Amino acid sequence: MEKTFLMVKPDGVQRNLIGEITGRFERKGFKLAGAKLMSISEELAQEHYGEHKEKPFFGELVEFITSGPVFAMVWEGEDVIAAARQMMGATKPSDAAPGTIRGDFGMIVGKNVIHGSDSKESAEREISLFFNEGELVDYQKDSLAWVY
Ligand code: ABT
Ligand code: MG
Repeated sequence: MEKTFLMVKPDGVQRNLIGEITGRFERKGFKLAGAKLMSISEELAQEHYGEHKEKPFFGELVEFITSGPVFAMVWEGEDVIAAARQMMGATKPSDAAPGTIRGDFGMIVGKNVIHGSDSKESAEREISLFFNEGELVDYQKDSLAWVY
């Protein structure tokens, strides 16, 4: 099953949005495979955002993502990479559709609440950057026969 890396950014954690955001992926029907509250080191930030190294906003980006704890997650499901990007909304919150996470909660592009892998390659790279194999849990969802 496809996996993606999602992360509530420091602004989302400060704004108490961990539950709201995690709840959206649970209710959608995706499966949580791993999660942790953590601080991002300078090294990890530079590695994670390596593709933006030459951009004018790189310094601010690294400063922001290391400014406080983040909630890192791995979610699993069919086409979860693309579906999560849809649920997150456009990078720039003013372009993000209502009903998406950034459309509902984002205010500025530099603090846009959530990160999600943008391709299979990024998902693999980011999952191994943030999680050890032992931190990911492989399990089945029971049939919910007792819920009626
Ligand atoms: P991320 O999930 O953070 O990777 O965002 P997304 O993939 O939607 O957008 P990209 B293009 O990868 O942006 C990375 C981070 O850079 C910030 N940014 C981007 C700016 O601050 N100014 C800009 O002009 C652009 C294009 C937004 C993203 N993160 N944060 N925080
Ligand atoms: Mg990106």
